[in-house]
Amino acid sequence: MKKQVLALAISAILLAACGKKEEPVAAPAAPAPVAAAPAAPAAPAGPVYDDEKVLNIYNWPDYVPEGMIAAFEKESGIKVNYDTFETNEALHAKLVAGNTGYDIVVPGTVFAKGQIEGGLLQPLKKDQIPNLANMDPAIMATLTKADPENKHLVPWAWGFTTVGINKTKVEKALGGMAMPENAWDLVFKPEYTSKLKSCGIAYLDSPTEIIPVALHYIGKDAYSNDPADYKAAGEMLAKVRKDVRLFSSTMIDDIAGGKACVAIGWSGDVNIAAARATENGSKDVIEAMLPSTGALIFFDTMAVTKDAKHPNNAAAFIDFYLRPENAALMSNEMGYPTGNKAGVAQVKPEIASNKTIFVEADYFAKMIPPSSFTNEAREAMGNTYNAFKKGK
Ligand code: N2P
Repeated sequence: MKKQVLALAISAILLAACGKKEEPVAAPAAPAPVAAAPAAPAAPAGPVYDDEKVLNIYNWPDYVPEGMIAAFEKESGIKVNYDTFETNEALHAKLVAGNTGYDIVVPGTVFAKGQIEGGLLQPLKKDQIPNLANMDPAIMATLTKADPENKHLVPWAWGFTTVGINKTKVEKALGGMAMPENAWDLVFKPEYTSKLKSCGIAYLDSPTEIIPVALHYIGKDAYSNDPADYKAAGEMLAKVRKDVRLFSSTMIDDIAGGKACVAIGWSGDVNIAAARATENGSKDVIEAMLPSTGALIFFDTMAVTKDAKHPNNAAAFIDFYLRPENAALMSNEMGYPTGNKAGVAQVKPEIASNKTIFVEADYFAKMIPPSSFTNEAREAMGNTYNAFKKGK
């Protein structure tokens, strides 16, 4: 019951936010026509495979439970080549260049909207993916902002960009200074960064990860297209540049291993870092924060490239991934919420009750819903970010 309420809240909040930001896509805040979209046509007798039993997947690092790919290979006889990329920018550049060689890619919806519009992704073979029926209609409704008819995208996972800390080390480095009310202060306010640089501050290495949270921190729209806002974000960032030790989009081991005590990172990765530190015998407390002003939600979605050579194998894998037990495994092992309603029921109680994984409705209301970036905005973000990183 509680989960149902949360799903409704997610849908209402995201759809309401859709209505107030940037160009409207189809009918804003109108869930009715899309709610039924994920329902798949009657299932075929069994999976359909391509003649060549190969599947090439391109996904984010630290996102697939151990053994899941091998289980699919064993069951299907398909050889999976699984590569990883670290930023939406890197995936986008590959897609734009074409001939990626990949069948399934996993863009964030902030980039996927433009990729669909640009013809870089092909519609899903929904009749070969009966497990689409397991998806939460509220989550699928939120995706219509990027994919108006739920034709191209299905969530791998979702989560949020936030501040991750090694609380033990941060408290020590702050000396007697109290923790700020707003956790973003730890990475953006010189009063704190000047102290925390001694134990290591790490930022994700991507303009479209850092600039939106910086904009949000200074009270601007995280998805602003206004050059004046980028300028202001750049000025704020310049003040903390000298205190940032690392730029990395795979910082799990940096946090777990002690190179960084505070990071702008992804919720699940911070949870993985916490688990890894414990496995390594550390007693330090590592936590994903829920900043008082909110964190930035992302949805990472499976999609099939326009020139995929193995589109049937891709559909078979997507259907396999959408089995409730596999969706639950992803949440249990990778620390990200699944958009798979049938899977949520199988998530371990300690994961389901972790408020930094399955966020409560109260906090969800504070979060910044995903939008999308225009080409101009991405370019402006790139310029602001590069100048920041170079320390200019
Ligand atoms: C990697 C998770 C990627 C989340 N572990 C950001 N899209």
